[in-house]
Amino acid sequence: MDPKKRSIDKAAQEMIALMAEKGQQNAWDRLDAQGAQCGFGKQGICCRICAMGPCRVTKKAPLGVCGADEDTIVARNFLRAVAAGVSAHSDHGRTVAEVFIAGAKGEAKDYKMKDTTKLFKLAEELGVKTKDRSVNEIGIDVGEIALAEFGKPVGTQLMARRAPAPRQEIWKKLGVTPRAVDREVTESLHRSTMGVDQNYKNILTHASRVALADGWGGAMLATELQDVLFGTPYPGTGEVNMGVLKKDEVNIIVHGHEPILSEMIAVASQDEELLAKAKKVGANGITVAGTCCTANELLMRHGIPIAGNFLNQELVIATGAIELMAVDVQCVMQGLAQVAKCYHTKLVTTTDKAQMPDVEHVSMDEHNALESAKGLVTMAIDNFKNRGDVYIPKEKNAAVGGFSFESINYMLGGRFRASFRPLNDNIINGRIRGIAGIVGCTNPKMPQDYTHTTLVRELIKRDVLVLTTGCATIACGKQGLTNPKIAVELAGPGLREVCEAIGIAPVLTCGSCVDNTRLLVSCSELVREGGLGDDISELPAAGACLESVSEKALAIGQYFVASGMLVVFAKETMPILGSKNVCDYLFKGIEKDLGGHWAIESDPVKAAEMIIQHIESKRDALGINKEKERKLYDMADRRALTIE
Ligand code: BF8
Ligand code: SF4
Repeated sequence: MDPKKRSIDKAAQEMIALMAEKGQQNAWDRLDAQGAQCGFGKQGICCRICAMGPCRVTKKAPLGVCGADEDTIVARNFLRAVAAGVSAHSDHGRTVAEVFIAGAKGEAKDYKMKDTTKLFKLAEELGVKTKDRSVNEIGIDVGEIALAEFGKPVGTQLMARRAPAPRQEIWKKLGVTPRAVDREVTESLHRSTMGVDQNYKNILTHASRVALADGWGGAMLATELQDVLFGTPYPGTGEVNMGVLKKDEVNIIVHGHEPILSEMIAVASQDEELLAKAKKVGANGITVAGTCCTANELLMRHGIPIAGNFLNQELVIATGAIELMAVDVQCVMQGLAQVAKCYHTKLVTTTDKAQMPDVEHVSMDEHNALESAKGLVTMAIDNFKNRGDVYIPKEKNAAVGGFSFESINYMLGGRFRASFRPLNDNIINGRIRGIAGIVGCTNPKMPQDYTHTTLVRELIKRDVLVLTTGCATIACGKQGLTNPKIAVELAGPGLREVCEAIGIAPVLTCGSCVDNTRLLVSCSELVREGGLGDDISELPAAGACLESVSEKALAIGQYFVASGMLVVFAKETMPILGSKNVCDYLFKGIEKDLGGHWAIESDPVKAAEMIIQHIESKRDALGINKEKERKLYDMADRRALTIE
């Protein structure tokens, strides 16, 4: 198979060719080996929920043994996938909350309340008293309230109060305001067991509720607490792609999702003693780089380089330059173990709930986190001498990361009048047509990074400001799209003017997949700032993920839909096509209930067109598309946008 058909990333193409030469397998090869994939599974019409099955819906046998039809089976499978995605993000959030409390109590001494401004804001929001109290006392209370959100017996998610009031009303009326995360996930599994919920619409309504428990609950708490612990991101430059690895240094890859470990490895890699030890074994230093969402977390906060996204994880090891890859949870391919065996790379699992056969497990001790991290860095240094041939592709690009809600607010309005007003004004006057969230994974069924970057190019060309997260943001980074110098040239005239005046790229790197909640908060703020309607569903905005892999992506898609947005996925990744009724509801009917809906489109150019039409129809409805004389920026406008 031609590497160019597998990825548009030149570094990936080189490594795919190199692995093929050496007879080593990666995800693309395993996809080929799978042959034609199961048509029932693709359409969501295979049920293996009980032992009377597995049942498949066919023309000849349209009902499962229990009598379930395709609508029930597809809706149940969809609900289970969304619930699994929610549980992944939310379990991450819960771990952060536990470490947060341990840090505030002084039981995990290496974790401190770093961003106290954000802590105080959160405290106020959660009703925690701050007067005459120490930072740690406040931290304990905030952490305990956050932890309770996962399993509290009564009440609804506190973060859901951040949504505009009309949105909260819509949820209340439909009965989908999310309760405790655990409860919504448990109820999802209960409803979808054999012989329980058999009304596809009722099942799909619960899919909205469980997804909202993620977006406005577990994942949002993960982001908020991580910002307090590790610092709220502000824009800074980093580098993206395999060219960030250094031939003459000890290279460590942190891979996975929770910054609990990777933050400490980053600190340990700066330790004087360990740097001296690295020198002793003949290395000129220690490079830490990330893959997947852990990479985004580190780039956002510290400018630590990114080696690649989901499909790069195996390729990175094949450079022969990686002394150690430390993984925690989520999106860690089991195939890594095989690739690592071909090289000197030590692959180490660090989370007790995520282990791999034949892979060394070093349990991360949060109470002694820096020591645990130093142990891993030492392991990497000791492994430097075992290196064989090394081939590191040159490819890398500068990327600006760090667009949190707070930093966007600051960039737009300045320190003394931080505000979304300039963004609202520029959407209203039409320089910016609208906003798109381009998020999610890289799937070997599509050429890696192609759909994300093509979609992004089309959108910015037509004056749509793009916010990116997850593997999509890494895809954009690799192609230079998050580098203002390159990307501004590709933007339409209106968007370009605004970007140049503010000093941002037209594509903003907003972080990892849990950080999609930053997009929800930003949408709420656009509404609150005024002039763009009363609810998120009125905004000229949409989301897309055309290379989706994980159940987490379905959870994210569903919470954006349930928050009032259009969400576009590729046909190949939407396992609902076996039920016309489920499709009709998720693609159309749900809009009446929740204001948002799903759409499918695999071609990124057509998806861009779909998003732009949606944005323009929202602008028409808001009445902001009336012909106005186009006004170029004058000095007064520019001054108004300059950061003080
Ligand atoms: O949580 S984008 S492949 S790495 S699931 Fe995974 Fe998808 Fe990448 Fe991050 Ni998100
Ligand atoms: Fe078959 Fe019904 Fe059992 Fe599913 S729940 S496996 S459709 S009998």
